[in-house]
Amino acid sequence: MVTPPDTATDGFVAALRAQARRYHDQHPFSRRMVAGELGPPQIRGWVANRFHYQASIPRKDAAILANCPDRDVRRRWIRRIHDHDGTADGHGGTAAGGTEAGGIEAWLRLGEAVGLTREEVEDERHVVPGVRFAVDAYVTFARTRPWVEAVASSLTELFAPDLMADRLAAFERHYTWIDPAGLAYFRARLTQAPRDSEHALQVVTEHCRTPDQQAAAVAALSFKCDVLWSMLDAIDRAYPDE
Ligand code: AHQ
Repeated sequence: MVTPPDTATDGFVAALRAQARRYHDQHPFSRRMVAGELGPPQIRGWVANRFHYQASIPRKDAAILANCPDRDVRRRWIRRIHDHDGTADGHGGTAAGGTEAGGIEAWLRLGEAVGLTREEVEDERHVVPGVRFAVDAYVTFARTRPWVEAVASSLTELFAPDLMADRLAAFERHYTWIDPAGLAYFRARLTQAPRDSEHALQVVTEHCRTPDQQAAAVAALSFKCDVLWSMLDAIDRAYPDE
């Protein structure tokens, strides 16, 4: 028997995907980055500030695990922590950068590739208040909202692969002063983001069945778009064109 179209779910997924128009690939800072118009100080400022986001992702995901009662969801969600933190024994996880060192380590290597020291990235001396507040709002959202809403907020990753590809091409073409080895992080996201968003979309469509639940999931994704947008607002203001 042919499964009848689930129009409610199709409309729900369409509403989630419509948030793409608010994704930070549309932000002026992101557009100037992809166009090759940013100078080294702006690239370095962006890498140093985004470290706070990258370093916060595992704690965001751990908050979702802590709130999630579903073992099957947790078994897959925990991979995100290994992707970012790496694995202590250096085995298992397909951590960013193709190594078990994890995405946070890969981001520190990106920092070195753009001319920052590991120390000044890790101690977050360059992180501006607007970035800190936006990232911390995301972690607090994951800690305090129903776990399915926190899962829905990660669905910005539906829109990430195209941006990662554009960014990689831009870095390789326009920012040749950056050691290409430092771009391993973005290459890893090309496969991790679609894998993650496919799981998150499956979870959200299975658990959000009522109009109120679906509206809350769309609102969570809209909130996350604001988190990413606010980060670039703060970075753009802190590192203006020279
Ligand atoms: O590097 C990124 C990353 O590890 C994650 C985790 C995920 C989440 O759980 O919210 N979102 C995300 C994103 C990463 N990179 C951003 C970028 O533009 O480099 C994109 C961002 C996202 O789309 O949410």
